[in-house]
Amino acid sequence: MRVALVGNQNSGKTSLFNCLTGSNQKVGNWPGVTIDRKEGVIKGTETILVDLPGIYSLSPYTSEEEVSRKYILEENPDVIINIVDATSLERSLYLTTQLLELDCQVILALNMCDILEKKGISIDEKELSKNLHMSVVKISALKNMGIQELINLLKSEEILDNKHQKIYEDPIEKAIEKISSQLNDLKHKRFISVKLLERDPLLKDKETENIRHDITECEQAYQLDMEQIIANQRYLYIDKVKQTCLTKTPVPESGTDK
Ligand code: BGO
Repeated sequence: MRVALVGNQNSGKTSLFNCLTGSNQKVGNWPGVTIDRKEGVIKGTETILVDLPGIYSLSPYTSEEEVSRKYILEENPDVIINIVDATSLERSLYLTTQLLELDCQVILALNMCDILEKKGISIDEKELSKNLHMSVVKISALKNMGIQELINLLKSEEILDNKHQKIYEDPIEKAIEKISSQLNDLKHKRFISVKLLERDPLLKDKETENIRHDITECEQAYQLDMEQIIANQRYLYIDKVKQTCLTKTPVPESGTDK
């Protein structure tokens, strides 16, 4: 089994990679770029863990995004562990909404849970899992908390299959469905359809006159650029999810913070 570790920079990806693999690591470069490629075997298993570069999106605008996206779409890992900084859930879930459009099992590893209480944040992980339709594990890569639960979940048959949820408004969902139906037996149809709507430069060969027409119709209806429409609707969705599972209480500043 191959598992890919995906997350924003500073989400704790390196720390989690080290917790999961111990000293069992191979380091090299990704082909054609000077970006580290780390691979290791997860402790107590035969599962290979591949550390993908830190990214905020699966658009191909940086070398890191290109490497990560190419690996996911072409190498088809069995599972993706999406590590997120639980103390800034809104920003982190932006990447999650894109990963959930893939035809792949995705586990959400909510990292930095050791400092949630100190920051006055409480996250109901069951509610989050129900809303996103994905398995969620609370961890702290720094304190080695929740790591065994994450390994047990990987070894089990209990990873939730992410259902492709309708996260956009009707006109966009209809355009996605229409494009998907024309992609025949391609894998990751929903992901590719959304990227086609975003005028993804790496998918130019799949663009058709019909798709260009659908994009223009949506842009006229919303009076916005298509990438902006999709980004706005992702954030609206994240906001709704957040309201059901996250509570924040103001914490008095400590002497050191002051
Ligand atoms: C420094 N909890 C806490 N509290 N911190 C964590 C956790 C966690 O669960 N996981 C990671 N960190 P990376 P990327 C640092 O380096 O793994 C911390 O980029 C410092 N360094 O220790 O590198 C981790 O690979 C000086 O913090 O993330 C690291 O994704 C002062 O988050 C940072 C304070 O982790 C990024 C922190 C010189």
